[in-house]
Parts: sequence; structure tokens; C-alpha cells
Amino acid sequence: MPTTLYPAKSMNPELRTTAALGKFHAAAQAQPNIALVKYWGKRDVVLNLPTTGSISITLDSLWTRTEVRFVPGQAHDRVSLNGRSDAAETKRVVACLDLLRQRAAVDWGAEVDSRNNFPTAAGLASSASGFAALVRAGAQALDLGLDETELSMLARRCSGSATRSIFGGYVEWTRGRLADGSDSVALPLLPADAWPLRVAVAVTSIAAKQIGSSEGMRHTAQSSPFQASWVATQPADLTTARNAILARDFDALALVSEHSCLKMHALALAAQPGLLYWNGATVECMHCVRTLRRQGVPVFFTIDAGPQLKAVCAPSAIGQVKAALREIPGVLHVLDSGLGAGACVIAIGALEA
Ligand code: 2P0
Repeated sequence: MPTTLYPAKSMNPELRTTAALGKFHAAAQAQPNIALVKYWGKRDVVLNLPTTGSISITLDSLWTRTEVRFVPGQAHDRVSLNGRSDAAETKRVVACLDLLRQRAAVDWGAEVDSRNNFPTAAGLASSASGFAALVRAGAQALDLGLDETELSMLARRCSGSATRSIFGGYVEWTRGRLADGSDSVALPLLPADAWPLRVAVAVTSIAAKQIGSSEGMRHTAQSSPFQASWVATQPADLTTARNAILARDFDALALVSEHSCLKMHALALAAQPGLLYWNGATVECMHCVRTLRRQGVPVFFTIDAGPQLKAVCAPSAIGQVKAALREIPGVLHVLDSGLGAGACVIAIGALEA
């Protein structure tokens, strides 16, 4: 497989087009999303149905690019993630490819090459962008003709948060009620350019986390005494956040987002043994964001299952927020992103045989 499949011009979202691709061969790009109202718990682990709904923002400058080529007659899948092969990740990718093959009624092996431009497995939602890109590329390669809702359902089966990265901007993933999961889908709430907030990501560690999200959720649901309250209070948070987004009410979104983040971590901290995803720098970053907000800077934080802090702010505040976070001991670097589009097929030009 060639290593330089992406011409520079395809980096520019304005220039992305679906080029003439090789047979059963496609590449797609997806961006991670950051949940403002968190997903933490499953009502069905096989179908990957959440215990609660969630709301997120899709980023633009961080990405996963994934190339998928199905090879008729090939028995096995070959998977490369960031140039390496990892047994646990390959297993999840193969399970996702199986769903695509089932849809297409084929049994062909696939070559998968996927790259991130940000640290994998460190609380930066690499599984969200990774599986959204994989499903987008795989569905294109097999010419499944799926719409975005169908793509989001397939992505959900592969990784819960991936369902949201099929769409851009502000996105809600509904819990759904049906046992078959057909009503647990992602829905766009507001396009990115309708309220172009910015996100500064304070990276405080690039080590892979010790307990992945799926295992963390399972452990939390089994042992945290706060599980029932988490589930019971989520609908109100979703309503508050949805209304804040539709009204572009920054202060209201700030309050409910920090509340949902801290509530998710309180839930996980109270598991037995407790799950502690933060390090010291993460906590200092939280204080920093709160101090800025007290000073009138429109910014709030959210943190996922890892030690990075994401500061969401008004575009005018991004410089000040990044500068303040960079000063904190233990912050390795600060990434900067706007809000972006959903998963899309990208131009890759003519492919080598
Ligand atoms: C979220 N996270 O809403 C929450 C907040 C992490 C903390 O979705 O088991 O990797 O594959 O469905 O999608 C990360 O969970 O978990 C996640 P699976 P996923 O963004």
C-alpha cells in the first residue's frame, strides 16, 4: 500500500471531493468530537446502546484519515494504525469490518491504513474519529449507499462516541428506547458555522490510559453508588444544553457542560476501586479556566476519560486561553481547534495497483 495517499490539497476541507477511486477502495476523514453532556454507560453492550443520551461538538483541526481496500478472495484483514499493528485495536477494527461485510454480503478481507494527527488513546476521542472514518471509508468502498443516519448507527456499533463524529458542529446522540437500537442515532443540532466556538486542548500526558472507556463504563455501572442519579439527571442536562446551543447562550452552555463533566467524573471516582483519569496538571487547568471565567473571559472546561483538559471558548478568547493554559506546569502543549464538519470521503487520486 502506498504511504503518501493524501495530496496536500486534500488537507483543505474546501477542496475535498470524491475522486475516482480504485475498486472497493476508499479513504475518509473524520474529526474527534468532545462531549459537552457526557456518555458514560451502556444499556446494551452488544449493540452498544447508551444508558443516556449525549451532546457533543465536532472538531476540525484534529483528524483521523483512514483508507480501506476490500480484496475479493483475500481471507484476512490487515490493519495498520499510525503505522503500527496492535492486536486489541485490530480486533475492534475487524469487528467493524464484519458489520460492513455483513451489509454488503461479501466475505472479502480488507487492508486498512489509519492515521491520526493527535495522540491515540489519551482521552482525545481517537476511537470516535477512528471508527467514524473507518465506517465512512468502508461503506464507500463497498458502495453501500448509506445515508448519514445509517452511517451513524453503524459507527455506534463500533464505538459509541463514533456515532457523533459522522456529523459536524453540534450533535446529539439519542438514547433511544427500542431494543434493536434503531432509534439510538446521532442528529445534527446546529452547524459549526452557526456558532463557531473554539477549543483549546491542554495535553498533560501522551501515555495511553490504563482503563479504556468501555471497561471504565462497565466497572462504573457495576460499582458506583451514584449510577442511578447519573441516569435520572441526564435528561434535564440534555434539555438545558440543547436549549443553550439553539439559543447560542454561552453562559448556560458553560454551566451545564462543566456540571456534566464533573458529574461523570464523580460517578467514576465513586466506583470501587475509583477511576481517576486526571493528573495534577488537569486539576490546575480546571482552576485556571474557572479563574479566567471569573475575570470575564467566556471559557469553560470539559474532560473525558483521560488527563487532557478541553477549554471551550468564544473565538475572541482563544489566544488568552491558550496562553494561560501553556503557563501551567505539566501542560506539555496546547492544541487549538475550531468546530468542523462530519466524516467525509476524501480525494486520494489514482491508486497504485
Ligand atoms: C463521551 N467518552 O461522551 C464520553 C465521555 C469518554 C468520556 O464516549 O465503549 O470510546 O467504544 O462506546 O466511544 C468514550 O467512549 O466508548 C466516550 P465505547 P467510547 O465522549
